[in-house]
Amino acid sequence: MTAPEPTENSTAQFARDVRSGLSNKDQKTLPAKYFYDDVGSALFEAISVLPEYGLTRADEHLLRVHADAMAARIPPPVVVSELGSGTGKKTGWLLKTFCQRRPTVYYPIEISSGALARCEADLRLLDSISIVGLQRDYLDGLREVAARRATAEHILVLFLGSSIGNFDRNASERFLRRVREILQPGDSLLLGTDLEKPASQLIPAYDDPQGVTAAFNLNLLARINRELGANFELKHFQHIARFNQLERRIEMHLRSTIPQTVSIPKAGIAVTFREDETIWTESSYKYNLEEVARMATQAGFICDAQWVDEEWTFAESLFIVR
Ligand code: AVJ
Repeated sequence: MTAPEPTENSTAQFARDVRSGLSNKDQKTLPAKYFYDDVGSALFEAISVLPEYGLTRADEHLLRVHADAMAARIPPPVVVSELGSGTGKKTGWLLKTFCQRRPTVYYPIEISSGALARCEADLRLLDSISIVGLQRDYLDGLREVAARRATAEHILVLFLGSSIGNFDRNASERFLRRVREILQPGDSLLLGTDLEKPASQLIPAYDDPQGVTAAFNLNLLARINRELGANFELKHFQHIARFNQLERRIEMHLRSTIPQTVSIPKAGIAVTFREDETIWTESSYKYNLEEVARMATQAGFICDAQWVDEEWTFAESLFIVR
């Protein structure tokens, strides 16, 4: 299935975000959420199978190996809702366990209709599942799930793959608190977080020798060319991945290799770059187990259990609403 054309509304929002991020006087930025058009999503899927990038494999491995143990901590009846539509492969392990217990409703919440459709296609073959995709942003979608629940049902929210790592630490805590406010006692959240590891392991994961991550990063400029009529010359920008020790995050940037001016007609701007000036396109925060448990408490949950992959240190944490 092909994704629909971007709507007028979403293009206007994209134009506004590009204009504001690239008009920044000191550090130019672009929001990481715009990586995931059709090309970007395909490139991310390729990243997720690179030998250097263990994150997605660790996430899936934990869900596969511990699905029963996770489900055992959550008494039925449960409706499962995922922030982001995930892939059938990863979420399937968990859903299968719930569906073996009793018929289960699964609500993937996702802004991209293409991703929603793929998720539904992936998971359709599971027995006793009903999939209700919600094309909303996360919190609106979750409110809808809460409104639809039957009295006895508990909600299990999935936020996997260290997607939370794109938020800075304050924003992630605020986000978790908002999720908590929509939930009720007995509801739960399964949160995937990438853990701290040596820079020597992180850097190749975000700057792989085959250049897949570089292509993923540069696609953001290609997308601005396609959707906003801009004239970025991709050969004059270079992918950079740095580990910021102090903030404990990977930063991805696009470095202008020459002085240049780029016009972006549909954003109504022309942007001048100095040689070596960068656009900061993504942060990927790394955590330790204790701080994840602390985030749970601060957001009004109890951290009930954590599972860790030792090969690529990554954690699934089960938060339960107090
Ligand atoms: C999907 C946000 C978890 O931060 O590792 C992969 C995205 N960026 N390679 C991550 C990403 C560069 C990924 N997340």
